[in-house]
Amino acid sequence: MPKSNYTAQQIQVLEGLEPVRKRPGMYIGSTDTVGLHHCVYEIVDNAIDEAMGGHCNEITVMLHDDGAVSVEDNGRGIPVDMHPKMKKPALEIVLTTLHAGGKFGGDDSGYKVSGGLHGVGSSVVNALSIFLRAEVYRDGKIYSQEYKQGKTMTPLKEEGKTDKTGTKIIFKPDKEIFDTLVFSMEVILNRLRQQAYLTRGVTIALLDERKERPEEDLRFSRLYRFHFEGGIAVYVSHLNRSKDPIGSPIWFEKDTADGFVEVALQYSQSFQEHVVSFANNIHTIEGGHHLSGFKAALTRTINAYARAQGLLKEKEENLTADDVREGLTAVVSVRLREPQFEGQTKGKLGNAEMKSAVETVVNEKLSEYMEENPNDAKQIVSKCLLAARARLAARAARDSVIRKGALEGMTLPGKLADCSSRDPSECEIFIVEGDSAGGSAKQARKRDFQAILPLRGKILNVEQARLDKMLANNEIRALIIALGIGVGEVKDLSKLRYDRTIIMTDADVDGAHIRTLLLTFFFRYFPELIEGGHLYIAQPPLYKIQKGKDMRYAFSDEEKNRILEEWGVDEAKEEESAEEEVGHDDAAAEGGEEEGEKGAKAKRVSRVSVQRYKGLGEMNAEQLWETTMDPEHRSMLRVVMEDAEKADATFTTLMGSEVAPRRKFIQTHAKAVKNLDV
Ligand code: TTJ
Repeated sequence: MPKSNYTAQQIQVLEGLEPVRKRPGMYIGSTDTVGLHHCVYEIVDNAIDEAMGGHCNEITVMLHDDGAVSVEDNGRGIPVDMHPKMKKPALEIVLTTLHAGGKFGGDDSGYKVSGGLHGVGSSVVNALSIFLRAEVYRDGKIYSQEYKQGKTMTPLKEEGKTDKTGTKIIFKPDKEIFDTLVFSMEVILNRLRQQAYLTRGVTIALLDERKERPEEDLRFSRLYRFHFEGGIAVYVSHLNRSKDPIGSPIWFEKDTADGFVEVALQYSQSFQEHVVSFANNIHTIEGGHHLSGFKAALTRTINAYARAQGLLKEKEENLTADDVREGLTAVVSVRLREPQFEGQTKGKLGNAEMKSAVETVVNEKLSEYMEENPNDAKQIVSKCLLAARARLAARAARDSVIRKGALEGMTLPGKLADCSSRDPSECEIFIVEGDSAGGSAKQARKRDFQAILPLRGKILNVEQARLDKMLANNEIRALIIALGIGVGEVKDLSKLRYDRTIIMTDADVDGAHIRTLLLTFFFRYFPELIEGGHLYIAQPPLYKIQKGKDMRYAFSDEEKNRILEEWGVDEAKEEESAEEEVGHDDAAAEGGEEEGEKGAKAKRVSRVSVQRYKGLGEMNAEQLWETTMDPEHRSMLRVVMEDAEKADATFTTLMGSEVAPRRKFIQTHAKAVKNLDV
């Protein structure tokens, strides 16, 4: 028990902002680009709170040319009246006191966006800004106050009249604090779009006024306005945009004693499940009780309806939770007064009462919907029955495979060149395309800890195939057996035979295609391997550059150009296998002009040669080892699930059964993909 009489709250209120500047990571997670963007979210969240309370419907975010960001809403305006005890305007207390929330006047019983890294308070953003200006439009007047690094620089000023109401915060993140000050349109847009879906009817605009924009931002326009009258129902349509949906999105909401529940769902002909959940507008990545309630109600309601309509025969088993989620896209959003966020990433809703709250609402509203829309309801049930039948067929197929011992790891595939170590923590497996590259890799590897599995030809289209069909494919079965963990319901991660699975494909279009197929395969069937950081992509060099005895590898065009520049190259010779004209864009072209004709080039004695590797097979074993496979020198990309949602959309677009969106994707990315033959 604390000895003093202070309550925790009083202590917090008394605290200044120095600790925030001393240990910024404690308050915003990190000082990298993620932390920088958190500052924007933090300020926007305040405006969203005002919108959720029904007090504002317009929020404008601006990226200014000087590196500042402003966020303006048309709400009631933060109060500016004097706090009797602290003798400061309420506005100033909000912005200069740690953890002082928006509880002013006590009339605000709305659900605040808070928890996790959010809701740390706009004062934290103030502390981490070299400059912050607040403008409040209230009672027909404009008020303003300015701060620097969290310290008040000017008294509250009255700056004239206005007939609007609202709050505007302009802040410029402090370069002393952040590793980077570059805002990303993509990151901010994704966040604002998501918040707009979750806060039906509010308009959220983003205006980019920077003169110099980062390269990645040039593909975006300067102005976006998000306004979704349909809220999360439109969100569900958006998530299903490249799928083949069944009926229109089903949407319902209800205010309960435990909180507000809103759900939207829609089935599609796809086999994947995509359910996202939110609590107080915060994405609960790990789910929680609200999600459990949703799943329980979905299974119960669909089974009850299927039984009542005779779609499920008496002797047939109930549909399982997995059956009713195949091809389902749903958004579950709840708002509650005191959200508890748990779990490793604070992404799991811990309020147990939300299970029954969501369950009750979904039971009631979904059965109502199914009664009133029998056509849609029957299509949904058929889809679930299909999933159940496929599950039973897959189980039968799997049982027979297992009976034959194929998946037990007893019979490793013949083409696997396994490593000798039996300690998985030091073992790695290279998945290589084609037998010839497989041959080089087998020669190059260190056999004690490196295994090679060559896959022949194109593995099948993983999006369309079901598990039983996948298991019939030799290449896939070899891969699954080699990994050792089984698949589907019998997966056992503790049996993983290699700590690292490394996809090693050629640096050409075919290689890229096979890589996408493999990534899709792992994403669909072994997400645990990606989440656990076990999946990598090898990075073979693109060029070998040689000058006399000096030899360098380049892993990108920029690196190649840098090396050529470093070596003061004014001409270079093409190697037999090189497709690209070396020095095309720089010094060699000048040399060509001097000679007067192109043909003279090959005759010249070359000083520097550049070889472009099109395939792994063009490297000898030693080169492959030292550039790509040697743990001491190689670099690899670790595959992350970071944006599973985007990956899902990309995979579905590239691999799915719908032709139109796929073509569109390839056309709009034509530069990068060239003639991808899908
Ligand atoms: C608090 O209760 C009385 C009426 O005003 C409520 C309030 O604080 N509203 C409010 C805060 N609206 N907008 C904000 C806000 C907006 C931005 C962009 C930034 C911050 C820190 C607060």
